[in-house]
Amino acid sequence: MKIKVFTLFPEMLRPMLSQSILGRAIKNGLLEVELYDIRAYTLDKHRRTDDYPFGGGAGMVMSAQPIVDAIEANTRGFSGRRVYLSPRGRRLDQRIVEELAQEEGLVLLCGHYEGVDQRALDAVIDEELSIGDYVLTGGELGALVVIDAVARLVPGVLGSDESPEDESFTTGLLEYPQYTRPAEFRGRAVPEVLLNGNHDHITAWRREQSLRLTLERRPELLETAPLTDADRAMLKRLRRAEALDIPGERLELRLADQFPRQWINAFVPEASRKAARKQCVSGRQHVGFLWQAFTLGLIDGLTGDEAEAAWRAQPPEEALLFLPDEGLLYRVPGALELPGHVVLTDPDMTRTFLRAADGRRFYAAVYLS
Ligand code: 4GS
Repeated sequence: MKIKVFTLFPEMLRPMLSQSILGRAIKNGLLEVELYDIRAYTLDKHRRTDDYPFGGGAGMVMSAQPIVDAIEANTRGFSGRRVYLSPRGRRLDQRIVEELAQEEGLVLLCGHYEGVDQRALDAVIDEELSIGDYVLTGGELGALVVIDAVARLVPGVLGSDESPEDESFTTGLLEYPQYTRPAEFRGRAVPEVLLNGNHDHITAWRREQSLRLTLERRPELLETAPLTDADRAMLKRLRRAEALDIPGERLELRLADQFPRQWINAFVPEASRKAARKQCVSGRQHVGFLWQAFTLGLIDGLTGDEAEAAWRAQPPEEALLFLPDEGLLYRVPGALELPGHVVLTDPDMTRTFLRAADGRRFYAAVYLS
């Protein structure tokens, strides 16, 4: 990929192009970036490259002559889209970046001041692109953004361990959270699913996190993201959780990861104890990914009915309500009549566990119908 940049300030770009991944790509010849100083082409005797706007108004306008001459003199026989960076352009996104990466080369024109004489754009520019709805002092940062985003799609620019595949927008979804060592930082653990080496679980957990984040922050992306049936089922559950409209404060899910394992207890009715114990062991697989922090156990000597009766007789002031399927955590009044009824457990583990916030160690298994 060969990129020619036309600018009044080539020195603004050089540092970015000499470092890190871009620096390496250029050194290895995978990427060629040539910087052209527009001022070198002005025919003005004072070497001016801008002038007052016809019709009046604030600021200066870049003159057509140096731009057109600079681009014409250096792009003969060069095939590649010619782009002017401007807030007026089509807004850059990953789809456009992928398009640009298919080109043999690119010409990037950086404006400065109030803009560029329209006749220069008409003469030598194919397309205007904007890197976002805000105003910069010059197009150089825009050009660097284009170069950077395009370069990482050029084969070989990213090392084999820096795959472009998984990132936000390549999948059409926001990126899942990442962790590295140490496994615990300031009392906060890395989600256990990432530590135990089961790659199917890890893939599924990451997908779920991507869906959750996208639904929360950029729901409009879900309309165009390629989704599987499993994704749609997951989204349905996530949306259902929102619709439950639990009274109480929604806590950050990260808190769920902090629950010490020994907090976790559950009660189940006598009849389903055996089933529950079995499910709990395998529960990690299907219910999953949220079981990382929730190992289900039984309270010695209490039947489910007794534990439920105890809860009802003396509800704590506050409780944490965790919806494992939906992956949501709430602080709710302990006496809350929960949606659905307290039936403790059900065969396919669509349950919620309630912990007394006063430290009494039991959880109610609640079936949300
Ligand atoms: C952008 C932008 C930009 C506009 C350049 C005012 C100086 C400035 N370029 N995406 N004149 N946003 N350019 O703000 O590409």
